[in-house]
Amino acid sequence: MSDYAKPPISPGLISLDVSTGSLLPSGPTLTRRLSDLQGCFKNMEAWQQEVNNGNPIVYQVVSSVVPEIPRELPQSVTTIFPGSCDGELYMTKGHQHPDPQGEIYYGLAGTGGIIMFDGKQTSWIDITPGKIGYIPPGWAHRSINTGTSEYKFLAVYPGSAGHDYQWVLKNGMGLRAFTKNNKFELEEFNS
Ligand code: S6P
Ligand code: ZN
Repeated sequence: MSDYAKPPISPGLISLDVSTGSLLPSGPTLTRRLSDLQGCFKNMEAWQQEVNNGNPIVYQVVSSVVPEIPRELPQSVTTIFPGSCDGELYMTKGHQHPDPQGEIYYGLAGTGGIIMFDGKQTSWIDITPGKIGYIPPGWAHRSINTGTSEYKFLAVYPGSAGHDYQWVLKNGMGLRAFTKNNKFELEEFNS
């Protein structure tokens, strides 16, 4: 398995293959199956059924060799596969940065978006290839594939940011994204 580079890191070039979502050189790859998204989907019975019935891969995250440590600037490419669970579109787990730092997402392929939530206000941003979504400090963020092909984006974030997944399980995300009768719909998180 590929691993992170050890500091001090030399200046370097990273090749991004948009068609595969791969990086060269690359660090670790994370694969999240439906079972890893416990507590994320509204219909928990449907989620459990689909976990028991094949437990599909929902998304993969390929990291660059730049490690998640203070003062470094890591990058990763996330690929969310198309799909839904009782109409709720495939998504990432979503997290807050325990060290409240901003982040950018750059659309590479497919169609998707970001739900953001600061505990009070919610926001939705459409992401398509060539668009940059800005996540300000203090806003939890979750990505959604709104289309029928793989949705890919590049994330660039401060190495000290970290990932707090419990915050989202406790506070929700303000909004949920569905496909209903082939139409995209956003709903209140607890509706
Ligand atoms: C890291 C950045 C992304 C996500 C990735 C998976 O700060 O926001 O690389 O980690 O899209 O999402 P999640 O919510 O499972 O970490
Ligand atoms: Zn993040």
